[in-house]
Amino acid sequence: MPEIPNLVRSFDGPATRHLSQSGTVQGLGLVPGRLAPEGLLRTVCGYCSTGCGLLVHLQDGKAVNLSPDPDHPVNLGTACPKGWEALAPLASFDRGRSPLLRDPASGRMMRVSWERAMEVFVEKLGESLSRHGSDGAAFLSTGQIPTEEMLFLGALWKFGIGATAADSNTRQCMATAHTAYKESFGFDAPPFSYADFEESDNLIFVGANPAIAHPILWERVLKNRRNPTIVVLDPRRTETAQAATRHVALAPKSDLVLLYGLANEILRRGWMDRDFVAAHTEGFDSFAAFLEEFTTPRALGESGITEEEFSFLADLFEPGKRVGIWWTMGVNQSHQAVRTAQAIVNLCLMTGNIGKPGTGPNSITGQMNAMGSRLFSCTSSLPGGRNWTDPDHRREVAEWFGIPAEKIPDTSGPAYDQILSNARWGLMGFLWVVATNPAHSWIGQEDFDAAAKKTFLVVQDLYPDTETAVMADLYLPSGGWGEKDGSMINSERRLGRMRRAATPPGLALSDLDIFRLVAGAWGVEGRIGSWKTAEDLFQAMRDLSKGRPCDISGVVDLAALESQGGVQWPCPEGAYPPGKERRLFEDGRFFTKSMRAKFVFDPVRPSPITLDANYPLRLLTGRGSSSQWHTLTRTSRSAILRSLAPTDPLVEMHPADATARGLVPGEWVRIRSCRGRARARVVIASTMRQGEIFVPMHAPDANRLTEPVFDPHSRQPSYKDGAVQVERDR
Ligand SMILES: Nc1nc2c(c(=O)[nH]1)N[C@H]1C(S)=C(S)[C@@H](COP(=O)(O)OP(=O)(O)OC[C@H]3O[C@@H](n4cnc5c(=O)[nH]c(N)nc54)[C@H](O)[C@@H]3O)O[C@H]1N2
Ligand SMILES: Nc1nc2c(c(=O)[nH]1)N[C@H]1C(S)=C(S)[C@@H](COP(=O)(O)OP(=O)(O)OC[C@H]3O[C@@H](n4cnc5c(=O)[nH]c(N)nc54)[C@H](O)[C@@H]3O)O[C@H]1N2
Ligand code: SF4
Ligand SMILES: [Mo]
Repeated sequence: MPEIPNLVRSFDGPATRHLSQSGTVQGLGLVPGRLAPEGLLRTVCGYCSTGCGLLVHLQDGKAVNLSPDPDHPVNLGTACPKGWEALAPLASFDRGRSPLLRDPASGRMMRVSWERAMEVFVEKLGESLSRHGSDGAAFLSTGQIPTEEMLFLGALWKFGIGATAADSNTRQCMATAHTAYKESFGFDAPPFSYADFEESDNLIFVGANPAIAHPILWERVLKNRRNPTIVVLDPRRTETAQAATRHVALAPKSDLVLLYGLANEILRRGWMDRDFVAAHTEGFDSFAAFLEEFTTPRALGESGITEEEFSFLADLFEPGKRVGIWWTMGVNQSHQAVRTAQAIVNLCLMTGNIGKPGTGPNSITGQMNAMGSRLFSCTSSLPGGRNWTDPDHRREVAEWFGIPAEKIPDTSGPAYDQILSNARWGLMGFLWVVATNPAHSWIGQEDFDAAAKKTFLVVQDLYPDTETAVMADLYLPSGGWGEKDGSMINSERRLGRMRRAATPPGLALSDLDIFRLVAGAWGVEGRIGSWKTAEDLFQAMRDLSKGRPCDISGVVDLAALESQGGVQWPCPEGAYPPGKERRLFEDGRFFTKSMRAKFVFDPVRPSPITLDANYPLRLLTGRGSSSQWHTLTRTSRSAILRSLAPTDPLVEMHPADATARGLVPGEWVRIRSCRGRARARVVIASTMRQGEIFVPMHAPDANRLTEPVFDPHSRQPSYKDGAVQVERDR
């Protein structure tokens, strides 16, 4: 794909320009943004949740270069390859420049005006809702747009239009951490500050590969001056495991039994913090009784680790040591994911490793703004992290929006997999996909394809050629990171400001402007109909967060975020001096009614996916390299990032498994599961355990192999599990 070397785009074309080009929709009066003509524009990276500060260099009103922000408290002048190359995906020649509508006669996508696009959108949406009821249309959105846009989309859909089905790719990513924290702490509240990486004596990473997936966070770990012990629990000897003090290669999906076994051992050693448990938690006695069956031999037998490794792990919790346990997708994506995350929470609670420097049960977020989605997108929660099931919460939100409380449903509605199965069974006729690419990333890929084919599919994306966009009936071209204003919330709960440095190409509009068009076309009035700018939405977020654990009313406007290098929530008015970092629960008070944290646990269940003679290998999937992002729509548009990543899809396997199949390095193989097939080139890797293979998720057919298994509480897909065979590709 040819490359445009630098982003050269004029600043003199505010959003209204597009409208005059389309010639028809000026009446909606989109508001032009103001852009600085010269100098450095301070913004936050739009890929991972580390939230690095970046400076866009402007010359003659054009974004000509980018460098990491030396003054940003998160990254202090560093960035990973994706951050350095953040402008390249915007400059790509093949951006979507016009709405496209599928012509029923030829089946081809034809350019249409925004007015025509909105006419069709509203007609098809209306038809589907009147035919199937309020669940008859759904949106699937993202953790990769500013929070302001998330709030607009969710409020428009649920309170303006009255549709009830909506979810986001954060279901694939953070639903487990969200549910686990909510049940244990009473609110979805990752307790840490990045400073905690530098304050621990012992850091344990469970199912997390930050050296690849959060490279600048990993840099923070390396800044720890306490000579910490760093342990990685992962079936694979990952880049992080290789750099750590110790790698413990446990069997896939054995985390829960191992963590319960460790809790039991800590209890046996008398190492728990009885005062903390008595003062600030509930449910410990039944947890302690439950742990009895998790003997050391059982933990060893099921996790496959040695007695020495087990006692090394237990030693880490010696009283007086500051222990931080960090987890990511190796935990969140499993058939018993929520309970596994809570087993980590329980270990920290029982040893008092919470609310103090260097401690905490700490979930690292995935996408740059998955936290914004969790708190404000009206999917899993009502705005401000409120609960759909709570009548007081519904009333508060209804009052703010000026709508009757009965208009707010008392459930979050169907989850992602339920939406797709509704579509498949003909119970839904309209699907709007915003800033996600499920035709590649959804588990058991064919399920998405089958569902999408049964609906009128609208895809809103930077590019018209993603695996999902090529299936669309209507394509809406959007601006991306760098072309929009707003804020995002990183892993340590820090709100950062994203700034517009360029204008979307052709007729493309920011997602916010597209939502405004939809609101106008549907005839939504009141608060939602009056929203015009990111600042309007930010003020709504401030109001809606007041008095909630995620209170941000102390941040007066978007500009205030920028001047401080971002602000962590909570930030109620007058509560914290600017720039002060903070961890939660320093006072031992949690967000439950009793203000105590809960021990939550369940019996261990085996994975529903079993190996057999046809499918004898266990499939693991995940991130392949620091220069590849998910389905590659953005990162493949940078020549530099392409040159840093493998060109072909890969499969990593243990030397003995390769030898048994007569495979040589680099050879093409076929991977089969009971669901489908994929092709890849063999990497023979002693970093793998025998009997397991690893397929980076970036390969377009990785999810042809995965099976639709979900955690029952979070309904997050179990992407890191599967039964497969590998054969020479004949
Ligand atoms: N370069 C890059 N960075 C990214 C992303 C990207 O696409 N590219 N995506 C971002 C997003 S959205 C996310 S969610 C994060 C993901 O960040 P991570 O979760 O760190 O990355 P993964 O590779 O998905 O999974 C982590 C590890 O889980 C291990 N694992 C698999 N099964 C098990 C198990 O049963 N137990 C344990 N303990 N470990 C297991 C895998 O071997 C893998 O090494 O990365 C973010 N950062
Ligand atoms: N097998 C396997 N599958 C996985 C995973 C795994 O570990 N293994 N991980 C899962 C996880 S954790 C995640 S988060 C998902 C990610 O899965 P996806 O969300 O499907 O992946 P992305 O490639 O990030 O897709 C984002 C899309 O939004 C577009 N886009 C980017 N910015 C904007 C914007 O501002 N506006 C609009 N309208 N569009 C924009 C991009 O071009 C791209 O098409 O994948 C999941 N799938
Ligand atoms: S570590 Fe994450 S936030 Fe920082 S530059 Fe890389 S992708 Fe962006
Ligand atoms: Mo994710």
